[in-house]
Amino acid sequence: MAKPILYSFWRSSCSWRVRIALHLKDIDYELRTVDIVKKRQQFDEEFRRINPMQKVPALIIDGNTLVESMNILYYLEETQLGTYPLIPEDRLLRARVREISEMIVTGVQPLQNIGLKQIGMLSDEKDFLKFARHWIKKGLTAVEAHTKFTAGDFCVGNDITMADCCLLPQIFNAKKYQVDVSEYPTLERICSKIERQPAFFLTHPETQPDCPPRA
Ligand SMILES: N[C@@H](CCC(=O)N[C@@H](CS)C(=O)NCC(=O)O)C(=O)O
Repeated sequence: MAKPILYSFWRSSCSWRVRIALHLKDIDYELRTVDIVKKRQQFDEEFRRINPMQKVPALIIDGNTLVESMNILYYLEETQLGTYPLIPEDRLLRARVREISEMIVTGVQPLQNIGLKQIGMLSDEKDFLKFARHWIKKGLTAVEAHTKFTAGDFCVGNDITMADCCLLPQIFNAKKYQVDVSEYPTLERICSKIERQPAFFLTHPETQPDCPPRA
């Protein structure tokens, strides 16, 4: 079986979700970096053929190209369940995992990354930051309220799940946008545990080969 190929950008939270899941499921892969900021390689014809949405991540696995990070996580879950389950068996807990994941992947990430600059709106950096921070704070406030009831060591109970694969990358983004994450004590506590797990720290954006050296 050929090694899966992951198209990723170091600080893309969606790419990081997939790197974490691949690590948790012990799947070795080849990394191909796509510079979505300076070189704008997501718009190259070659990459458009891989992902018509012109976004990372994309994963070539089992001879097929998969896009959309959550779709990739579900595929890995359905085909590699035995290695490390990302979703618990209990039906209500499964719903909780999906719920928290959704809050982040549809309620926060797309809004903070929305291409308003690309279409000439909110071109002022200050206005854009205000917009992004508003949605990050609103989303994290909801995730904080929810995890107060669902969390053990991690977002749902005491096992790492798909929700944790979404949470840490989102908190990384929140810090990039200078959101004070101490306003979310449950999330901070969970993240301090997640960060110590190899699948998370070994796939951290700053460990990636395309991460620029620190000034
Ligand atoms: N729903 C997609 C979102 C992917 C996404 O927004 N990727 C960002 C990086 S996190 C990207 O490639 N942005 C480049 C662009 O929008 O031009 C997923 O979960 O994979």
